[in-house]
Amino acid sequence: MKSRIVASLDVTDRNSLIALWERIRKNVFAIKINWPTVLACGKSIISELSKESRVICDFKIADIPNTDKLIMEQIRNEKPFAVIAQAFPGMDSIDSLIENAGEIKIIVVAAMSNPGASKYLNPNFPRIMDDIRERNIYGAVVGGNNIDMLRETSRNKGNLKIFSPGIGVQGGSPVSAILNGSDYIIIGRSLYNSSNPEEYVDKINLDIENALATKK
Ligand code: BMP
Repeated sequence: MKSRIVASLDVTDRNSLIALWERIRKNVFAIKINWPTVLACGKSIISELSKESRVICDFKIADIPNTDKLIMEQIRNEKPFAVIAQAFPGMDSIDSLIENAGEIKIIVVAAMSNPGASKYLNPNFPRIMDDIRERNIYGAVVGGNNIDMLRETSRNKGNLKIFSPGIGVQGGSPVSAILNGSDYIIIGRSLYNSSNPEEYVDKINLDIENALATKK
């Protein structure tokens, strides 16, 4: 089964993180790690998990092109699958990341799932999608808890993969996000706080498979 789940393991205790990762890694598409984990465990956690998983570094890089280049050089040593960047500093910054990424895929945030994003970032998602669609960019982050925005982005995505957080605790539903245009759903707390993470992952994989089969 091809999983559509990106497990957001926002766990800061190294032993708990590794134990959880061992339980679910074979049944998810990728593992996403964010600043709390890297600040707690050190950046070698990226290469360690990358040996057996696709690892997406959710660093939301958002700086001038030269600083972005320096950040990317550090990340490259750890060989993750992908990194996440913000679009708002402008496409010169995104182009610097692309130039310095080597084999690492770039995913750009087009719209966020938190309520406050509706003021500054989210009104700009169509322009962000237009700017990133034609570049050498692998995916866009679009909240899965805003179905109208998700539908609109997925209509204009070209070859981009849509990654949707905002699932579970933030209100979005895995099946509804996939049926409305997400390629992958990002799930954090609902997964890592679950009493049985393997069962939780298996159930979502199955629900999505059934929903897609019914849609055909
Ligand atoms: P949770 O399922 O626990 O809400 O976690 C979602 C994860 O996705 C967190 O790591 C968060 O930083 C990230 N995220 C998000 O929730 N909304 C966005 O718009 C972009 C994100 O990267």
